[in-house]
Amino acid sequence: MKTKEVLADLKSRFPNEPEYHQAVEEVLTSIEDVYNQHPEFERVNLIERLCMPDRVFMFRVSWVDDKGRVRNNMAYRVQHNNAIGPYKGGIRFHSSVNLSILKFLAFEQTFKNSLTTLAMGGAKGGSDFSPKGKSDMEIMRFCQAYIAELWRHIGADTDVPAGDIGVGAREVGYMYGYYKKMAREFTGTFTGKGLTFGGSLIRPEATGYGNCYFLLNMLATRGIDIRGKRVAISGSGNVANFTAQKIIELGAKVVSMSDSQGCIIAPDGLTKEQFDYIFELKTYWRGRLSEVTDKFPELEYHAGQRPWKLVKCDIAMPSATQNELDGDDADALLAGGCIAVSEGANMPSTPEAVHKFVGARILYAPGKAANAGGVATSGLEMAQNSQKLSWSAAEVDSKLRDIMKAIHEQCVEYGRQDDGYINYVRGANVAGFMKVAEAMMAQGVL
Ligand code: NDP
Ligand code: 2IT
Repeated sequence: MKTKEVLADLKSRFPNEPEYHQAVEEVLTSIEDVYNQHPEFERVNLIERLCMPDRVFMFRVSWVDDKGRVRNNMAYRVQHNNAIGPYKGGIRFHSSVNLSILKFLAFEQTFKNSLTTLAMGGAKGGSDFSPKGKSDMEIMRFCQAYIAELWRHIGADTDVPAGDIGVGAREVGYMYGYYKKMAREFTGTFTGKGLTFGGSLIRPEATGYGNCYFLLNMLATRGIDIRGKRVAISGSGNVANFTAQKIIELGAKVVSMSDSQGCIIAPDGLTKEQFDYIFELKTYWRGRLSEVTDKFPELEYHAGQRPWKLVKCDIAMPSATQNELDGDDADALLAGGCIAVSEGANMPSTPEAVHKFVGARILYAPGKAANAGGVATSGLEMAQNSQKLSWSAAEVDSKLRDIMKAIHEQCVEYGRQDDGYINYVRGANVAGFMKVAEAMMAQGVL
């Protein structure tokens, strides 16, 4: 494989898909030398088959809003690769959603799911529908209209969706309900379901908690104690909130959180009372962080800003969205003494930022390793559904810890450099790739 040629070809065949190109470039750059040690891969053009999604469903969703107007959105499901298990990955509802973003997410998901040690292929879906400001009934009608089209392409052993940005327990409930009605079956076709209808304990917490467990594994390689460390977090949704909750429980300080309109800085760390308020405000009341200083004037709110340049931290955990931390932000973090970056979001750091982190030899975990606890626990939900059993929270949490440790071990095995530095980007990409590649080789040209 010649990375430059493969990339140039993909760019000319699929122009105007920058996020997809970015994700593919990062993986190909990491795996090139390993790939080239396997001429059998090249003989069956494995790399091109792995980079292009197996198929993409793309459709219009029409629904009626509360004023009786007909509204139209574009919607998608990208089934990227099912070499090691059924297609699996979340659904994103956000105004920015387009084919490029979903193709990058489905591509990343394939390697992430491979790392989890479980049998799951990669997929992602979504729509440019924005749940912001919509009533509960509008959300329900949209979810039903989306599934009215998608239901025939998914299934417990075919393709299992879950949540992502803008899709949480409420949306999964509505989508699963409509799926069940259309398919006339009660199976584990969605994960992130409510506890009364097949959901798993700890799934809501799993991405954030898993990221903290991964971070603990990384810190242990350098004998660093997390207690008292200053942790900058971005986002204040599912992933960010449960990350912050666990960070506080571990005795470290959360010095920032953010949403799409601005960020909160807590120079001395959020108190439990302040964090609980933010958690409720964002989770149950669907409020804005700008409201937080009304109740806690001692906190700083910065409209339209991201946290990275505003506060010194030892650890950064970007947990909002892709490309939310750029090269200048990385410079600011490194100048402020940051020793570790563990990504809750998918591809939150730009290539320039990643280059700076790795160049500075800090602990840097890409999202496909650090945030894999969410989909791993989805895999545990699927296992419970198949057995028609529910495991206790302690059991799921213990399995999650073991999985994050196993992901960390794979990164160390494939990512340790001659100078001893663990390059988690290379480790995650090579480990994720090798399992999928071996399965694809065994199954022939499909
Ligand atoms: P949520 O919708 O629960 O929260 C998203 C958060 O990010 C919100 O605080 C939101 O702000 C903010 N945000 C969203 N888009 C932007 C943007 N364009 N600019 C700035 N801030 C933004 O989503 P999740 O917490 O589930 O997802 C966060 C990230 O984690 C995503 O990258 C997702 O792909 C990834 N992820 C999620 C997993 C999961 O299990 N949910 C698993 C693994 C990764 P606001 O409140 O203003 O909308
Ligand atoms: O990006 C992700 O890993 C997720 N949004 C979770 C996917 C899942 O199937 O649980």
